[in-house]
Amino acid sequence: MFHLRPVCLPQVLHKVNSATHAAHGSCHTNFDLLSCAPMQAHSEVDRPPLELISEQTAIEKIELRTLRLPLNEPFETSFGSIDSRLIFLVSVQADGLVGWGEVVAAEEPRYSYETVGTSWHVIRDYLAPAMLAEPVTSLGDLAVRFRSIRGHNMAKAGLELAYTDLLARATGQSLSQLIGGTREAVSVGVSLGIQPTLTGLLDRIERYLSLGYQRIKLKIKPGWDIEVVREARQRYPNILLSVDANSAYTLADEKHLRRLDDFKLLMIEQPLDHDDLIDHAKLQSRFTTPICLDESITTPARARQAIELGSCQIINIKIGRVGGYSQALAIHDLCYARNLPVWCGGMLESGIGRAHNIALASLPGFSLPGDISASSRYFARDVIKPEVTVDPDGTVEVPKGPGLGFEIDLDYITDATQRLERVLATTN
Ligand code: OSB
Ligand code: MG
Repeated sequence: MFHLRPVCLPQVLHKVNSATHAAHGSCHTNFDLLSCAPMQAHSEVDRPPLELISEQTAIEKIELRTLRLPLNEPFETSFGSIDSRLIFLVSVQADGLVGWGEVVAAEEPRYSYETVGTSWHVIRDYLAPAMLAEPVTSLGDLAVRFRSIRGHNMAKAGLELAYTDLLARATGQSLSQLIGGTREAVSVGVSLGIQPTLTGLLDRIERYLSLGYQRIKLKIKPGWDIEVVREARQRYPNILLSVDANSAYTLADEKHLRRLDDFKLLMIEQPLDHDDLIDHAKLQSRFTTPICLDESITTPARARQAIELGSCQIINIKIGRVGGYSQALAIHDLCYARNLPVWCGGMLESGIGRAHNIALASLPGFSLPGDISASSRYFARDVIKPEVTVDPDGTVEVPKGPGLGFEIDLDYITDATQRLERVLATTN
């Protein structure tokens, strides 16, 4: 049975520098956007996320499944190219309700050491049994149970997302409401992979700008960086432009990277090693462009250390990379209190992971456009109805319906499922 406590919404409403006004050609430069943030630190977000309680949620069944969704076009980063996504969905069932989550791990251990294979193993053999062992009393309870399993954040996040969706549905709230979101629409950008030709890239920039996307992020690597950014900036002097290196450089490239300082980039994401904080701090101290960390921020403690060391000025929060809502909320609150802008990263998710990202991005500290693009930017057909769409002002509406706020296209999911496994609670 679900026994519910009233939910407190945050009383601190951050006046957002929502970037909405800074889309093409407006008076804002990229640097202005960052300095728009109020100078004094925010008071803490008045939200008790881990107290959002269903006193006894006895999960009866957990289902793991994978399905392959072809990408509309290949996506190339400094660590390789893919042309489809093996989507890993998890659902949890209790009292006739089902909550859905997504494990964002890729097939190969390149962005992260986790893969679909490792996360399947860790969920089936460790996390699901821990979740089923006794009724779950809160997100915090789940996080504590998962803490004894080291790492494997994407696996943990998949189950946390599913549980949070279940909780939201059970309490008749949207996910955004449940976690203390304050926005009705979130600002979005697009992440453009490395292209075979510069013309191909410029065409895509034009296309996404004309669709309203508020920020263009270019994937870079040695050999596809300075000249590409120069061309893009020359053609679009006022857009919010950023780059993401996915760890393709080292401190030895400092002089080379500093050439990027000429282009008024909103940020450079993860230039150095995937788990580094120290060298990023060194680079940031000699570099005007704000560094944003993605791969390096795996826990709230790492976020605090990065801020204290000066390793970055911006953090990309991905629910999967940090291990679920419990951790993502903690990082959000920490950055919000210290006035460090955050934005919601993406992992080429299906609509289920994307719906969770939309809810996360509705929190007050998410003051920069996220990598949350329309379903059609990735796939011919998504697993939710309606699909995610981007409005002409470059925002995605935050749904108000219960849970994810989108209908799960179960027929399509069932047809496309390649592998399915159920883990049941043992009834004594
Ligand atoms: O580094 O942000 C990244 C996709 C897969 C793995 C890592 C990253 C990305 C993206 C795509 O940049 C963001 C999206 O989902 O659109
Ligand atoms: Mg990144």
